[in-house]
Amino acid sequence: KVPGDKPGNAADYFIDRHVREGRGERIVFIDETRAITYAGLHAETSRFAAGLRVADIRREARIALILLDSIEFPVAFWGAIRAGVVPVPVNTMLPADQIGYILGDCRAEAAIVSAALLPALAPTLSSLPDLRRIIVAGDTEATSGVMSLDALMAPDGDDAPPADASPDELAFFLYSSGSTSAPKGVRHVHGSLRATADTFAAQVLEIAPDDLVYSAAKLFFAYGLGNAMTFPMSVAAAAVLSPHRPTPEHVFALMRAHRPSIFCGVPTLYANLLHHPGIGPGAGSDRLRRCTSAGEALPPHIGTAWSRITGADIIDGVGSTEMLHIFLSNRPGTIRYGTSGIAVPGYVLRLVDEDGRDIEGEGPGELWVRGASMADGYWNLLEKSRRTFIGEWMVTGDKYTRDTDGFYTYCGRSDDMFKVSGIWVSPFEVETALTSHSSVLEAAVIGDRDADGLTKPRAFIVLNEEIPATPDLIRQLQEHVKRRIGPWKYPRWIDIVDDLPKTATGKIQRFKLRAGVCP
Ligand code: 3SK
Repeated sequence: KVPGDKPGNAADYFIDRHVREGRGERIVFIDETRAITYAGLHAETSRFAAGLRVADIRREARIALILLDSIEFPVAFWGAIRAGVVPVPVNTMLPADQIGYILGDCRAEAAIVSAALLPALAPTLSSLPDLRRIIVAGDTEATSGVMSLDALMAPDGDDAPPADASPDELAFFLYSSGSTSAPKGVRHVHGSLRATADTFAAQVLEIAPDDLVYSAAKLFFAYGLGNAMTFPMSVAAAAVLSPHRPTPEHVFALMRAHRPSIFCGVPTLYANLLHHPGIGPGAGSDRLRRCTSAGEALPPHIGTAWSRITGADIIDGVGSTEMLHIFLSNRPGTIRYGTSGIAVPGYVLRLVDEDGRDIEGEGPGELWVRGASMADGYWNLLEKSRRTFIGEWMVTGDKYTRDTDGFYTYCGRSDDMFKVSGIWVSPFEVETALTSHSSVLEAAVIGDRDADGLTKPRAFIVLNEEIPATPDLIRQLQEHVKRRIGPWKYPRWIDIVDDLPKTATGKIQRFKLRAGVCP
């Protein structure tokens, strides 16, 4: 950092700048119990930062955030960033032992936990040798070894300047739920937050100061963190936060009550909402102008039905925890459902063959991406970091094709593709054909061996409620796939299951199906 440089601490850009420039009285977050302005967030994050100092949680120490979506999340996240302490948001839906693994892996010295989650986590947290402070957010009975958030917040520290930091300095970790390995700590720097706001949020979502965002994806996911926190905060807009699981009932109630202008979901949720009787114009919000989808590719029939019924298009995009947010996306006005769109301005994409050489034509090839929000690496995983972050490029592990207009279409994970009769089959293409049938809610496809040892598609499907599984239905589904995508691609076997194995961010774990593990 050079003397006279602009402040590199992200809290200055996302909070203090708005207060300095007269936007302090604008609402930034609304949760179930209260709303908070930018000036209020400045004061509360300052008191949190001062409280961390009093509690002897020093710069660069890690603090785990095990918080449901409520105003305490941004207070703790930005309070830590302001102090130069490293927040580590944790997926609150993980079992206690996995949460314990993450806290142990990043050697968190403090954890802030929602009161509702504490009883299930207390035994795990108390066994972690590096964890010196447990702070509880929300009403709770006095418990030994635990301090309340109110007690941490230093009463007279409501104007703490952000710790001096370079934009290149480590700011926070996010844990990426590997589909084949233990969760990996992805290290992000201060500058990454601004990079995603300047690219996807400004240039694709076109977020504006009067937007109100509701992200069904929670703040502990990279997708939710951008949608409902940094994106609105980049333009002094607002977000509504809900601690509940986004069931269709909750989503529609929230849409009606708060009337958000931007809604962010994932494909399975859009499918569930479309199946619910509450679906209608604006999905309940008369101000809805834009929706986003990520996490997995959006089947085209879901996008088309959503646009027709709600009147708002879904911008389907692709991101990753490693790139912090979406780098490949459809754009308003040029949406092509069934594709993942084109490179987000600010990102450069390549399709690469097995030897790391560029593919000039349509592919398929493995997608590599370059852009300013790329992570600094994985925490304590040098080999994995070297294989994933190659110079300026990040190896996504996803296979895509690219048409002559530059639109990319998802084919599957690099290691999920298989050949039938010498022709590449994308499991995703077969899954999309299956879910376009009205009986099928979800599908996952793998390559399996037939009696001749030849690879053929095998499907695992979750049926829509009240659809009986009959041999006739199986035949109908096979014919449906043959008709839609070609006779050799139809699943020779269809297994009906109650649920599909998924990562914490909702990606299907086909490797588990290949290993015969199915819930
Ligand atoms: O999975 C995705 O597509 C995604 C999008 C935005 C941010 C993070 C992720 C994992």
